[in-house]
Amino acid sequence: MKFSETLIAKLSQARSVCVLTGAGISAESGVPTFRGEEGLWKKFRPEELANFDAFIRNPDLVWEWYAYRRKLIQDVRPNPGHYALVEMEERFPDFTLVTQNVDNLHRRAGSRRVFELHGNIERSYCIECRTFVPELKLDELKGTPRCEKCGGLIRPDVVWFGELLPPGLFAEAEAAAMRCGVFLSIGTSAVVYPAASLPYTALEHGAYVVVINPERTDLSSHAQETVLGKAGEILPLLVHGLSAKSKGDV
Ligand code: BJW
Ligand code: ZN
Repeated sequence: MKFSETLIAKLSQARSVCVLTGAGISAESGVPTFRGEEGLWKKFRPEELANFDAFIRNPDLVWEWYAYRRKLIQDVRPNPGHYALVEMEERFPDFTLVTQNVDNLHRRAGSRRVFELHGNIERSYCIECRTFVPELKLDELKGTPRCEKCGGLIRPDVVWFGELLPPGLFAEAEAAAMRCGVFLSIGTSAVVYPAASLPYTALEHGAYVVVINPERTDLSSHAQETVLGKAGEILPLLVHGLSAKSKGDV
């Protein structure tokens, strides 16, 4: 077993569970992470492309990057880590899945209540009149798409550096972190704020905080437990351990 008896015990007693996911949970589906050796942004530095000024300076380049990622995401599937979280949602009466990912893989796996803090790459909107373009056709995309209503530039509906998170969403995520008994930080380097503050909020409110990641992160020295390993391997084991425990307890 890769995790402690304490974790299984805490989880089986918990009524309220909050999960924060990052790019690492989609890594086993074939979606590159942002940072680190295999990071997507070895070629593209986040600060250079994921901000509004970069978009205005060179919208074609930014769209090239997002079109490439959208295509990649359409061609991959959720992995056992995503599916294990669907099972957890069914198990706990109060379960909140907060994700920094824009890839839609949690929803495609079947998770119903997902707080997408950084938006969703499949949606787009006009920067002038704010009209949403829910299904922008990628095949037709040559250069930067323009708004059919006003001619303004269309941008991906994601949160770039220096931008506010969707109104109300972070407050809900924070409330979930405050009331949970167990908080799982999965597949995130936990360096981008305000999402990275959520596990600390949970800690301050007495939650049992667990990092699931092949590497230790900055959060590991504060969390109660770090489970070293891939989300797609650890999470199904965790759900299995929980089921075994509840059967044994009957
Ligand atoms: C596995 C695995 C496997 C691999 N299984 N695990 C100084 C201090 C504090 C804050 C700031 C500061 N200066 C500026 C800020 C604010 C800034 C910020 O936090 N910057 C820091 C980088 C310093 N934040 C913002 O600007 C946010 N807005 C904001 O604060 O608003 C208020 C404000 C308004 C006006 C002015 C100033 C402030 C917005 C942040 C938006 C982030 N957006 C992005 C892009 C989204 C769109 C897109 O996808 O293109 O979100 S950046 C990028 O990083 C993306 C991710 O969601 C986010 C987090 O990355 P994540 O998911 O953690 O990925 P990685 O790659 O870092 O980590 C992957 C992990 O997985 C690793 O640990 C691996 O080991 C692990 N792993 N395989 C499990 N199989
Ligand atoms: Zn418009």
